[in-house]
Amino acid sequence: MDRRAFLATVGGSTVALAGCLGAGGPTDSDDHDIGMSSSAFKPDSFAVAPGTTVVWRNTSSHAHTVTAYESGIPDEADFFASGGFSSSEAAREGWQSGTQGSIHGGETFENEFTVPGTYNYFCIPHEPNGMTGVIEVTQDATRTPEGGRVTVTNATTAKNASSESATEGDGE
Ligand SMILES: [Cu+2]
Repeated sequence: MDRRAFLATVGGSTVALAGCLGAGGPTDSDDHDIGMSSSAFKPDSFAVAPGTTVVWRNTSSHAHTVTAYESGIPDEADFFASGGFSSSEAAREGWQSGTQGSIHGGETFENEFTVPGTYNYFCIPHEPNGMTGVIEVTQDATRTPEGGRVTVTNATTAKNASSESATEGDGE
């Protein structure tokens, strides 16, 4: 309940539209770009245009982190990590000393990507299980700041699907 309200705020302009459809179910991804299962980012590879804010959501019941690899992001880019740490090392220490920076089930984390390039990140507790991800920031990405949250499905607006004049009859 509170969580929904919070996510609605984070989700931005497209949430209201998505909400109308109603039939989404527990795995609807309209309020985030990248989910987190018990030990994986889903998807683990994601592309956005510069200036896009990416939203992660913990879609599992396990606590996770989103932590950048300092050496795995563009030189000019800002480091990012849940918990607000300024380095991978600090994030690891924070996690060791009381699971700081953890993203609990249902919670979100977001980061704006402005510098083009490749960003590698990981989840501290599940790094040994291969819980890592990559964000590609490129002009070629379909997900743009202006475009909002793009759900890549084939659910194109079916407004003109019901053309009444489909069967014109056999003429005169
Ligand atoms: Cu994890």
